[in-house]
Amino acid sequence: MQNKSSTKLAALIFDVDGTLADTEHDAHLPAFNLAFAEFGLDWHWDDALYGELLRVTGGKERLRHYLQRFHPDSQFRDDFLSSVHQAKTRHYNRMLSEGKIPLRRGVKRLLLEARNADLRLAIATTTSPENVMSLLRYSLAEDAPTWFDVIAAGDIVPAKKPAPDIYLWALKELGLDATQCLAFEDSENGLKSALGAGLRTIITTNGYTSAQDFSGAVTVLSDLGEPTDNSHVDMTLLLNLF
Ligand code: XBP
Ligand code: MG
Repeated sequence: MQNKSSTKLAALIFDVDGTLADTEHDAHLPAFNLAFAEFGLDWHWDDALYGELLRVTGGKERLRHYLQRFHPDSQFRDDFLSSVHQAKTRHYNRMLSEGKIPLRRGVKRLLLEARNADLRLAIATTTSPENVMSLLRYSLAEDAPTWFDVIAAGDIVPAKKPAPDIYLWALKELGLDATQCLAFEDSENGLKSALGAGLRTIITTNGYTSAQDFSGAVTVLSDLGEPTDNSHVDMTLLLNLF
């Protein structure tokens, strides 16, 4: 761990996909494939391809990038891609509502500890507000959306991660300086975004991101851990960073 500062920690800002839960692998990817089948498209994204496509943040942007790269002669218009993406969002939200997408190890515990310590919570994500609400409600707690003072999501800013805009928007809404906050991310694009906003950032990697470059992160972990593990991230550790 590095980067001790003299300012008191006031808020934790969490990325969503890949950080709170393995939603990319467990839900976004299968939802994309279900949407393709629904529209009679013979596209199928496997895990390896999806890992590459994740370099492009945002589902609509990812879809457009896939077409340009793999079907450059296709004549699909933006409104068609929009319909496919809406179908994907529908499948995604249904999967979450079935309660089958668990949070990553240590996430719920750390959120509860942060609330007990009167830290403020926020979200900064590329995915849509609708998708965030589903994950919070169905995988965390029915009232979990109210745990977060700010939910910065989706198209609220024009430039998605790795641009810093979504974190800057969240900080403005929180009314806090970056030096008072800590970000949690899982990807290089997410880290760039948080660092660009001046935030210290803890990384928990996943299968898609473990080989990425996390230079500049406070620390890089496999997950937040639980007290029964060899090590885990808790409030004492976080407060000691500040
Ligand atoms: C990750 C993303 C998201 C999801 C898809 O966002 O790039 O776009 O893959 O969501 P983050 P949408 O890790 O910043 O949460 O299809 O709703 O865009
Ligand atoms: Mg992420």
